[in-house]
Amino acid sequence: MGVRSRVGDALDRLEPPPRAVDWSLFAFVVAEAVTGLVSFTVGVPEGWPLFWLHRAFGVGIVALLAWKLARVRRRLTDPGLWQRSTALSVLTFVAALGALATGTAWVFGLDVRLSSWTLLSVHVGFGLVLLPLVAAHATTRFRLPRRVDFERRRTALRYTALLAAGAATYRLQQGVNDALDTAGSDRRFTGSQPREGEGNAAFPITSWVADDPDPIDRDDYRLRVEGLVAEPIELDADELATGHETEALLDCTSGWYTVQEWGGIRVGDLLDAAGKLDDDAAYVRFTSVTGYRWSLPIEEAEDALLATRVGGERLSHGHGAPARLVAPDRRGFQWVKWVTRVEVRSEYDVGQWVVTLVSGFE
Ligand SMILES: Nc1nc2c(c(=O)[nH]1)N[C@H]1C(S)=C(S)[C@@H](COP(=O)(O)O)O[C@H]1N2
Ligand SMILES: [Mo]
Repeated sequence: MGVRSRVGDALDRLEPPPRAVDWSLFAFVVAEAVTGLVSFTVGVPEGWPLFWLHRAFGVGIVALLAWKLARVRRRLTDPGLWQRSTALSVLTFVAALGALATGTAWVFGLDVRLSSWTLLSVHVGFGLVLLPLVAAHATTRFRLPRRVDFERRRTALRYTALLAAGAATYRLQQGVNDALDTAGSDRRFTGSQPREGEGNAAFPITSWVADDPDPIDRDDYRLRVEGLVAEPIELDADELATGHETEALLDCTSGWYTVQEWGGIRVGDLLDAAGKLDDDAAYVRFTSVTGYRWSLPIEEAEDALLATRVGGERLSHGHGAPARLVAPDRRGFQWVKWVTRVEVRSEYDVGQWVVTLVSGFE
């Protein structure tokens, strides 16, 4: 028996009943959205399984989509069979194809950029469009899943095999990257690719759409340290340049990372200057002149840095001058730029999740 037919046989054996394929597609897309979005908050290597799951589900979707297309092909190619919902189906298919194609190309290290958009950002865009489309598509052809479609043992086996095949495919793909030495071979567990060099020019300036303040006049700049501290203080830019240095890796969710030597003041020293902390102190919130903000648990915050320098140079405006947060092990979006306020608080700040997305809009 040829290799082709053997792979074909294996796929046939894995193929779930039609209704199960439909529901699985829906479930896999939801799983992709969840693993994808949550992965954006992961900056430590222990989080690697999440990234593998995302890849395995992705390969799983390729298989499910192939089964589904084989089944519904005629409904799409025969105009006599078109219905009103066909347009939605096609749109959903195109979005799925877009997400899969950009995801795959990204994994292979392809690095096309539309201004500050990397291929990964386009992938996220397709994913966010796909989610409501799949939901709408599912409701137009809504059929409740039946018991027989998900007969337990077979189902568990099938899906385990499907995900394992997905992970294996990704592993194989890494081998291809290494062999061909593509840009995909040189990446972190997050999938991010390196930006080499030192200082401001070595890595991109990444801000959300509207978060684009005017340059801050260094002489007028003041940093306020307040909240649950004994003596709130204000410091100017020179007072922040204590000469403290630390090497830290900035990993942006648009798919790049850079290792830089950052200089400035340890947040722990900053807090010491503001006197004794209240007993309720639990978080430190860093707020930008634009309103963008993020909080860190107090112990983590003490070891973080408010940086005024990078790679031996004074921080440029685009990178957050006069001072930006350097939060090792956190993803880039948490490294607040243009920090003007440091606040010790007792509570976790849920609002930061929304504010970071909309800050800068009037
Ligand atoms: N105030 C503010 N801080 C911000 C951002 C922003 O849009 N506004 N973008 C974040 C994101 S998504 C990343 S990856 C890093 C990028 O830092 P850089 O522009 O110095 O490369 O800054 C973070 N800090
Ligand atoms: Mo980012």
